[in-house]
Amino acid sequence: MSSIHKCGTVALLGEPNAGKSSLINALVGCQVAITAPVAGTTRDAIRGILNTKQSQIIFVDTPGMQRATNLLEQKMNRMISGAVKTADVICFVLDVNHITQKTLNKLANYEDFGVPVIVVVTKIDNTTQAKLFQVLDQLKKYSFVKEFVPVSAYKKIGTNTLIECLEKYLPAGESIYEEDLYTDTSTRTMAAETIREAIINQLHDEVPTGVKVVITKYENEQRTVNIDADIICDKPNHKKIIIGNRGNLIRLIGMKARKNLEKLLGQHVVLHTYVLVREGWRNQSEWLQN
Ligand SMILES: Nc1nc2c(ncn2[C@@H]2O[C@H](COP(=O)(O)OP(=O)(O)OP(=O)(O)O)[C@@H](O)[C@H]2O)c(=O)[nH]1
Ligand SMILES: [Mg+2]
Repeated sequence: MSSIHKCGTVALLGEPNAGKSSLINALVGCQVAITAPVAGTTRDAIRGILNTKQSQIIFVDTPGMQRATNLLEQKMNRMISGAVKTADVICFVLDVNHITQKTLNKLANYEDFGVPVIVVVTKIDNTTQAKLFQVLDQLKKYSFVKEFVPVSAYKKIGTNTLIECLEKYLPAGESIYEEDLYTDTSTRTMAAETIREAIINQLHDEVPTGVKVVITKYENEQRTVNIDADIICDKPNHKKIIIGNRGNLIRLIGMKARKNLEKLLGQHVVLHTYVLVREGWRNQSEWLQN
């Protein structure tokens, strides 16, 4: 490794549910992005910053690539385009068990993009060696790809190799962010995301994709943070589902969210949640602003 300091931006792209957010968390070493077993979890471009001895790598997690069916998804696609435009390196993330021709066509779009493309084959803890070799063999024909790196975000296999590999392609430069900063997302936004994560992980099907969380109060009081959050849902029956029988589910969501918020903030948290219905908010521009 050369002694020249490197600094640059790496966009993590891929299909919904490919494992991009889990990967950024594993690379940065702490949770900057929420993760869930359903597609469409990430809605914004989220930066995670890693400082090594010889570099500062600014990873940008993006929403999964999909055809937009509403204004929210159009905004998500704009997030992807924005991240790609400013990237020094593109990291295309593939789930080793879900590689389709459609996905590979999306990868092929970056052939003449003008920045180095690295393919990360993730979730290798969840496959056989034979399957991984077969996948790597299948990928060989994409010769514009600079490197293929197998990883497991869960087991942190291959993550150091990936970091070293990315450093080769980053431009020389001084760090942009302070060394102790691991993300530029505000704690208020991270709190909203933590609550949304608790909702997604308790509810599957279509309910979570229509949920938005808005922090309406965030007050620091010595060792306690008082947080009020509105949980906006898309349909009246979704509100009923989120609240659950006699409020069982919203209580459970609140408990899980509070525990994770306390971990995130390192403080005692008092959390109040309110569930509201705003039908069709995903197609109303005023609801799509941060
Ligand atoms: N076994 C295994 N599962 C993983 C790994 N990385 C992610 N997953 C799982 O894959 C699912 C999707 O992970 P995410 O990191 O949320 O995927 P994403 O690409 O950010 O998804 P979107 O934000 O919806 O585009 C979750 O259930 C994760 O727990 C891994 O290394 N191994
Ligand atoms: Mg994600």
